[in-house]
Amino acid sequence: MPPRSRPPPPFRARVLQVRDLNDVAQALARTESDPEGVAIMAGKGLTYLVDVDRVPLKAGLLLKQEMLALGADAAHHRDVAALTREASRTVLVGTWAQYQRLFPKLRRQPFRLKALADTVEAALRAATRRSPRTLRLAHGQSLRLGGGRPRVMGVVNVTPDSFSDGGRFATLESAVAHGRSLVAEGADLLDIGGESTRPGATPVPRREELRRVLPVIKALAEEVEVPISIDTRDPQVAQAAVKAGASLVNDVTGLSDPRMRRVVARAGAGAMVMHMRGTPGTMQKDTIYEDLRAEVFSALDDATRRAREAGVGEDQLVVDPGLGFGKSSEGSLELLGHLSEFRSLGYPVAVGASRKSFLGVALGGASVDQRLEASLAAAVLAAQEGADIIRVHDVGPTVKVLAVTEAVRRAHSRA
Ligand code: HH2
Repeated sequence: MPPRSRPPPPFRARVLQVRDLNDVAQALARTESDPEGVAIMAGKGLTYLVDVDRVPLKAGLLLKQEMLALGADAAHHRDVAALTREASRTVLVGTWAQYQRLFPKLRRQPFRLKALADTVEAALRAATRRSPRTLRLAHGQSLRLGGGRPRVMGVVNVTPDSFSDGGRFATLESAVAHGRSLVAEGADLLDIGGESTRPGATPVPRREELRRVLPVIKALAEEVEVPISIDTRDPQVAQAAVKAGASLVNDVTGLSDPRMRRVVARAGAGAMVMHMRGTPGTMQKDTIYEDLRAEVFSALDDATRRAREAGVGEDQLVVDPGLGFGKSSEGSLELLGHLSEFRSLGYPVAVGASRKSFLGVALGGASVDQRLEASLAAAVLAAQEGADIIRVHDVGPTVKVLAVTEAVRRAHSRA
């Protein structure tokens, strides 16, 4: 009897975790495939969905045709095919390689398809960007972003009524000492605020806001190495703060006041453009959106365009979706979980989740002083989502958790 042959070993299949085209290329290269083949195949390894608003009918029809011809696709309103819809939101579904073949074709077409190709290409490049960049600030300062872990912005509230630390640092000495200790804990920049923007907070007269923040900014600007940001919605306060040594303006109204845009442009200051619906007095009265992420995205796009038109440089701007500012708890969670979408705007992304009430709700009703772990979890999630700046009250613990996310990221890109 011939010996029975052993059965062949079983196949094994592992679905790979790939976050970007670099991961795809690495995975393919492990097969020892031809390097040129790897370069070609890598572009097929990930599908990107790009949401484009208001695509006009004729452009939409051509776009769908071109995408289908490439083996990709485009979803639009059902009435586009019936030619009865003027314009439609359109979601493109394609690989990097398919988009690269699409753009030159669109650029030869009428109906504003060239502008559409430029916009989609810029969004794809911004969303997948890995290289570091420099945020330009006033006084010749700058902040390097994107090279390692997110930058940590430490909050110094010189207010009697801030939601989480109101009254604790309301004197000059206590505020300066707090700023100093946040820097010792690893803060990369300090955000000084003299007016609470918690829901329902009463506006502070300008004289009082100036009285609170200016001495603190002057003292800290002389003492600490890190850049100082002024958290204000008042252009005159921003201007005086920059004169006193602040180099970045953090405006929760997204530079909606043209005078604020002029102050930032003239000073060459950095600007954090945050999204808020309404005012702190009214913002929690209406937190219903038809499509929250799309609306916050468009508003930030408009706000940064207005800033650019006023002379603010591309390298001076940071966007922030404004968690808790006119958003329900679910809305803030949704924005936190999709932060990376805002990278398509082309600017660094900042976020503030620290101690906010939506975290208390997620914990089943935890009070402000019981939200540390939740705030740290939010910082980790924001880092995973590609946030560039994270605004927090608890700097030391945040720096530690971010050291872990950074170590994992480095191990991942080395693997
Ligand atoms: N959140 C607060 C204040 N300023 N700025 C930006 N860019 N992003 C934020 O999420 C943000 C912000 C609210 O926090 P806090 O300063 O602690 O409270 P209060 O406004 O009550 O002083």
